[in-house]
Amino acid sequence: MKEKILNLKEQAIKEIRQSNSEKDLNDIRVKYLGKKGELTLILKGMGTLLPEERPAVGSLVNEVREKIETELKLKTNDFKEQELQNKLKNENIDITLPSKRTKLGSIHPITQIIEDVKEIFLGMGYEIADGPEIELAKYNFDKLNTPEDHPARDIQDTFYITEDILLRSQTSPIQARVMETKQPPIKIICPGAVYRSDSVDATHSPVFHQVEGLVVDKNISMADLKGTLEMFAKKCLGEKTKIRFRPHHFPFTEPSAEADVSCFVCGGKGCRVCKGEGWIELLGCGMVHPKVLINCGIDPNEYTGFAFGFGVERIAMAKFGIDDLRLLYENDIRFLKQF
Ligand code: 2NL
Repeated sequence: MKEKILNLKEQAIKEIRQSNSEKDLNDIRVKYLGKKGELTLILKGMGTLLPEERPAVGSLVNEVREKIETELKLKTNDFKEQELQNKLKNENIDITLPSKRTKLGSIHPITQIIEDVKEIFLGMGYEIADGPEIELAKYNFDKLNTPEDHPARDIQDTFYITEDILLRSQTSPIQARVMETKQPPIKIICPGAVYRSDSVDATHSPVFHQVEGLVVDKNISMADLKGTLEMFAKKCLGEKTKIRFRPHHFPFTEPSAEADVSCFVCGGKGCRVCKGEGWIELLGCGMVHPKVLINCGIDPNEYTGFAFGFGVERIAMAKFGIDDLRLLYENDIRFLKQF
């Protein structure tokens, strides 16, 4: 009996060592250790042995069972290790393959105009100033000489958060804040988003962008305003650009004007972009109203200033020949990649 058990052990070990797969190992486990396995049958047949033989045979069977289980485990680990090595060998990465092309975006036309404008004014010694988009009515209107009953202050036109807090409808409040904290000389431009309660159409949007400029110093005159804006128009739209000023009215400037530039598409002959006029409206401007200077803590007897403001979208549309404002906000890459 003892010999038979030892033979089974040798045979099982041999089969395990020669096996080729985890499935083979499972078959071997069933063959020797399963419910009807060879070793199990020996245990079941113990009844036929002499009582004094039983303990020795029993312990030998257990010993052999443990040995077979250890061998099975070792061989299973071998297979697992081999599988891992195969995977590592077959799934290696070919670093010489060309990479997938990442799609590069382009600078949005509105950003392009703002960057161009900043560059031009930085070249003329201006600083760039920033401020909150959620503003106090005090800075957006009161300090800018826009009285309570002015139509721009109507809830139909401006987004109010409370009676005193609103979404800025122009970037001038930035300038009012700068004047309040700093004595002249002041030479700044203020680009940024502004908000007005307009319905969306081809030329209106409740959010758009403005650049305003402000110069305050001793002896600043209308001549400085005209020279500066002429220089800007030429640098922004081409050296051949001509500029003309028409009287206008703004509450925060006196006198006030609107400036037109000769059409940079047809040169003034009249075309689709200038609608046959030969001129395109560029911006609003004027000499800073003395009341505005006083409201912001600057003495109008000592200092004067000029200011101007324009809508970035209007310039972008004219410059790039875009006929519908909404295209600028849809973020359709077929549109955006043209600029
Ligand atoms: C327009 C006209 C303008 C200003 C903005 C300004 C700012 C201060 C004082 C005086 Cl702090 N003026 N800004 C002046 C004239 C015109 O904008 O048509 N904007 C779209």
